Amino acid sequence: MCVTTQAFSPFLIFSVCIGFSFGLLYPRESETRDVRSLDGLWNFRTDQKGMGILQNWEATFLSETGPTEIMPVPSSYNDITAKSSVRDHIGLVWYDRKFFTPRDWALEGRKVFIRFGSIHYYAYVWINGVLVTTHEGGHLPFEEDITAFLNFGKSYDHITVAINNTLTPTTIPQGQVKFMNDSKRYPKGYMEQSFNFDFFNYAGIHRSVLLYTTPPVYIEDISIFTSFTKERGTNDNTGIIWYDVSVANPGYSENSVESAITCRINVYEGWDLNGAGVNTTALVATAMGCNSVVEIPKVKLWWPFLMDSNPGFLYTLEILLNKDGSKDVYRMPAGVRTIEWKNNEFLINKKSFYFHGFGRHEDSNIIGRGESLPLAVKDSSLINWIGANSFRTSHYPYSEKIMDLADRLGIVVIDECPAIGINNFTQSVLLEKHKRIMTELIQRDKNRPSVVLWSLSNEPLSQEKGADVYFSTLVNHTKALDSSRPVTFVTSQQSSNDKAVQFMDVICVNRYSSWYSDTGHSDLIVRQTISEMSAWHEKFNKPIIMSEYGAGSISGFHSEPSFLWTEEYQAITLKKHFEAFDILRQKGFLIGEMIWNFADFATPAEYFRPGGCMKGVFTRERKPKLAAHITRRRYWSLANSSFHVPLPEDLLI
Ligand code: GCB
Repeated sequence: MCVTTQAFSPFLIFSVCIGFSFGLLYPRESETRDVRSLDGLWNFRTDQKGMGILQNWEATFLSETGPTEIMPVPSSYNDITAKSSVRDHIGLVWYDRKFFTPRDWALEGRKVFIRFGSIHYYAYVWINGVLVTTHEGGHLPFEEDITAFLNFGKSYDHITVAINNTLTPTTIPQGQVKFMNDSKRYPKGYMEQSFNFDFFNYAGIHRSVLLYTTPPVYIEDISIFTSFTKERGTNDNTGIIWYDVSVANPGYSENSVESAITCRINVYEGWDLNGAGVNTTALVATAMGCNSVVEIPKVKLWWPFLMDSNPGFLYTLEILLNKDGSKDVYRMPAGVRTIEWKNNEFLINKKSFYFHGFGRHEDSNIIGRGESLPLAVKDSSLINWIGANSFRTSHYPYSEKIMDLADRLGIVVIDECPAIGINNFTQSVLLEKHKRIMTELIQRDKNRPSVVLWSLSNEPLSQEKGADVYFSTLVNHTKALDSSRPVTFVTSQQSSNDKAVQFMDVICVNRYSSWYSDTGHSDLIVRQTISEMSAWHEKFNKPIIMSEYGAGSISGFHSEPSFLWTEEYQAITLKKHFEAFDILRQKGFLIGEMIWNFADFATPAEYFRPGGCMKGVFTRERKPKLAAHITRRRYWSLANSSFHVPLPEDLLI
C-alpha cells in the first residue's frame, strides 16, 4: 500500500508505502476462526548423515525408526537431555507427534493452516507422510495450507518435522562446517561447525506450532500506517489510521454468483492481550472499505514507557469481511503514533526520544532459545524496574510474544534481521536471501507501534569490497516495503573504512573501550568514546546510537581496586560511558545508549568465556549484578530530567 496522506487529511502531506501481497497474520480466534496449539511433548531423534531422508522416516512413526527421546515444544533441543551428542549435534534432527483434527473443520469450505513461529535453521514439514512445506531461516514464522492432507475426525493425523542446524557461507547467519581430515588426530568423518558470532547456535522448534482455520474467503493480510493531527480549537488530537486489507480467495462463491467483497472496520478502545473479543461500548470509530482511512476523535496516543503516564496504549482494530454468505472476522492491536528522524534527533509523537536500553538475547537455562511466557514477562518486568525504554532484538527477530509485550508496555524496539557478522558481499544468493528475510521480518512486524527502526545486520564486515552495493540494495529493498521507518545496521568498523553506513538513516556503533581494546584501562573510556562518536558524526552528519558497550563480570566476583571480570570493573566501565554520553548529548547528535547485554547468555565452548558471555547486568537467572543498580540509577535519572518522572523510592545507589 502506498498512501499520500494528503489524500485523506488536509493537514499532512507526505507519502508512505507499506504492504505486501501475502499475509502472515498472527493466528487469533474469532467468531469465524479456530486456533489449536500443537505445543507439548513430541518424539525426537538425531539423524546421522541424513539417514532419515534416505530411509523416509516421515513415512512411519519416528519411534519405529529407532530410539527416540521426549522433546518439549517449544524449546531448543540442545540443553533438554543429558547428552552432549544432542547438545552439540550438527545436521538433521527429527520430531513427530499425532494430533486430532475436528470433523467440523471440514465444513463450509474452511481452510486449515499450520503455522510455525520459528524453527532454526532449515525445516521440512510432512503431514501424514506428505511433504507440505520447507522453510529456510530461524526466528521468523512460516505457514502452509494443509486442508487437503488432513483426516477431519476420521482418525488421527501425523506430523513429522526435520530440522537442519548447519550454517554455511550462504545461510543467514553464515557459518562453516570443517571436516577434520587428519586421521592421527580425528576419527573418520569428524566435523566442526564454526560461525562469526558468539552466542550458542541453539536449534529446534523454538516457538509455538499452531493450527488455525479460516473461512474460504478470508482476510489474508492487513497493513496499517498511523498519524494524528490537532483538532481545531482544542488540545485534542484526531488519530488517523490508513489501512489496507488484502483478501485471499476472492473469487470463491458458495452459489457461483459473483458478489462484491465488503470490509467494515471498527476501532475500540483497549486491547485484550489474547485478542478475545471487544467491549462494544468502547467503539470509537468505524469505516467502510477494504482500503481506506479511519479517524479517531480525541485519540489516545501510543507513548513509550516513561514518556507518558499511560504508555503503550492500544486500540482494537476489528476487521469484518463479507463476501456472499462467507464472513471473516479478525482483530488486531493498533497503536497510534508517529516517528521522525533528523540528523541529530529521533522524534516520537513529535517529542524528542532518547533510547536508553539494552541489546538482549532470547536465551535461558534449559530451554535455550525456546519461547517462554514466564521469561518474557519476567524480562519485561525487569526492563520496567531498571527504567529502560528500549531494546534491540540482537541478533535476530524475537518471538511475537515478546514483541506483543513491547507494544503493550510501550518499550521501543530496534528490530534486527539475523544477518550477524556476514561477509563476502559479491554472492547474489546471499543478497537475495537477505532481502527475503527482511521481507519476512517487515511482513511480521510492520504494524507494531513499538518497532521504530529496522536493523539490517549486526557487525557485517562492512569495510569489505562490495559492502556498499550490497547494503545500498538492501536499504532500497527495505524502504520499498516500508518507507515509514528509518533503516540502520550495527557497525563495529571505523568511520574511516566503513562502506555501508553512508546509506543508513541512523548510525549504530558497537565499541568495547577498555575491554577488547586497552583492556583494563577504564580511565580511557571517556576520551575514546567522545572522539570516536564525534568522528562518525563529523563524517556522516547522522544521529548516532551507541548500540553496544560494556564489560564482562562474574556475579559474586569483587575486588578493590576493581579488576577484569569483577562486578566493580563492569560497573566502572558503565559509569565512565555514562560520563561520555552526557558530554556527547550536549554536542547534540547522540540519540541513544544501549548496554551489552541485558543478561548473561550461553556461548559455544570458548576458553576466554567463563561459561558464557558475562556482560549481562543481570545473570542468566535474571539476578541483578552491581551494574544493574548503577544502570537503574542512570536510566531513571534520564527519565526524570527529560520527563519529570519521579525517581523510584527504592533506588539502592
Ligand atoms: C559484539 C557482538 C556481540 C557479542 C559482543 C561480545 O560486538 O555484537 O554479539 O556478544 O561483542 O561480548 O563479544
